Amino acid sequence: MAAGANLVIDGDRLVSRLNALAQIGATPDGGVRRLAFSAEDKQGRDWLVAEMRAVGLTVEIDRIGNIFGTLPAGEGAPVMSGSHIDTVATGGRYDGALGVIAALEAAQVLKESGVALTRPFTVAAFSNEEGARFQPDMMGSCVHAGVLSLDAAFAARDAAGMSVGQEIAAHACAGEMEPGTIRPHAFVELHIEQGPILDAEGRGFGIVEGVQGIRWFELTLTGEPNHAGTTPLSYRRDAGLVAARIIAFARETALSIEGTVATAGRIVFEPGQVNVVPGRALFTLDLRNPDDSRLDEVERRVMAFAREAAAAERVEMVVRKLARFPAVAFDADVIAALDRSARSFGHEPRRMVSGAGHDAQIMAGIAPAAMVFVPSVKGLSHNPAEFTADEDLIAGANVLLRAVLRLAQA
Ligand code: HGY
Ligand code: MN
Ligand code: MN
Repeated sequence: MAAGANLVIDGDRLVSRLNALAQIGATPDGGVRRLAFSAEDKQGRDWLVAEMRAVGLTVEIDRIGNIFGTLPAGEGAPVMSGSHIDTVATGGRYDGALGVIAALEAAQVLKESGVALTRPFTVAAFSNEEGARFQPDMMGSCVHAGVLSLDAAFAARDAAGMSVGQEIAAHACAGEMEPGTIRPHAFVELHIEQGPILDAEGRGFGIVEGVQGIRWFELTLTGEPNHAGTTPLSYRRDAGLVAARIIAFARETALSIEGTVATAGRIVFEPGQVNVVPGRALFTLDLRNPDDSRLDEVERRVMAFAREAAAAERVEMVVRKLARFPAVAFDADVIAALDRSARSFGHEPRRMVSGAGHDAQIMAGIAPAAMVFVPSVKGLSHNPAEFTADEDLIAGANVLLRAVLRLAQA
C-alpha cells in the first residue's frame, strides 16, 4: 500500500475555509459576488494568499493574477490542482472556490503528514474563469496555457468600458511571474457539477471525461428609433424585433441538433422606452455542444438566419466573437487516478462530460488533466441558492487528495 494511502482531509477545516471565503463578496440573498479584478476579487485573493502562506506554501503570482501555492517536494514538474475564486455577479459559494480550497486542504494534509512525494504539489487559483465581466472566460488559464496573449487579455473591456489592464492595476491583482512558468506534470480539478445529473441519480461523484465545446458571441443590431404609434410596420427598422427573432431561432436550432444548448444571457434595447421602436439592440449568445461538428452546424444556421432577419428589417448587424473553446477529452491516466481514488472510498463513480467550462479544459492543452464533480442540489448554479451538502464536499476533497497523492508519487 503506497505511503499515505489512507490519508483523509480535515472536513471541518475545509468547510470553515469555504464559509470564510464566502463572506468575501457575500450578497444579502446568500450568494457571492466577486467579479474578476474587482475590489471583492482582490479581497478574496489576499485571503487566499494568506491561507497559502499559513500552510507553508511558496506563493507566486503571475502577470494576469493567477495565484500558485507550491508545496516543495521531490523534483520535476509539479502535480497541480485548483480552480478559480472569481464568481459571476449572482454566484454561489461553491463554484470554483471548492476546487481551490480542496486543493489547499490537500496540500496542508500532505505537508502535515510528511508523506514522501516524488514531485512538488501546486495549488492554483486562475484569474477570471467566469468571463462574466471580461471575456473570454477561463482568461487566466488561457494566458497560462498560451492560448491568449497577455496583451489581448489586458485589452478586454467590460460593459462599462473598463479594461482588464486598468482594473488589474487598480486593484493590484497582478504579480511578476511570467504566465506559463509552471508547467504541470498533471492537472486535476474538483468542481461542483452545476447541473442536475448527480443529484437526480443520487450519486456522490462524477468522474469527468471531457468538456463540451463553447462559443460566445455578442451581436449588435442597428436600425432606427421611431415612434411606436405612428410608424407603420413596413417603415420600421426594428433592431429589437430582429434580436428577439434570432434568440427564438437559436432555441429552435438547439432543439433540432442533439446535445446543443443555447442561451441569450444579456440583452440591451436602446433607447429602451415603452413607446420608441428600438433603434439598437445588443445581446449575447452562448452556444454549446459536446461535438464540435454539431456546434459548427448550430453556428452556421443561427448566423445565416441572423443575417437574413437583419436584412429583412434593413438593420445592420455586427457579430463579435467573445469566446471559442473546442470540446476537450481528458487524459485517461488522470481519469484513472480519480476513478481509483473514488473507488478507494467505496464509491462507484459515474462517468460524465461537463456542461460548464472549466480551467481544466484549458490546462488539458498543456498537461494531462481531468476533473471530479460533486452534486449540485437541484442542479442549481450561477445562482445564490447553489448548494452542495458538506458530506459531498468532504468526500470530493478526499477523492482529490488521494488522486493527487497517486499522481505525486507515481
Ligand atoms: O460559462 C461557464 O461554463 C463557466 O462557468 N465559466
Ligand atoms: Mn466554475
Ligand atoms: Mn461558473
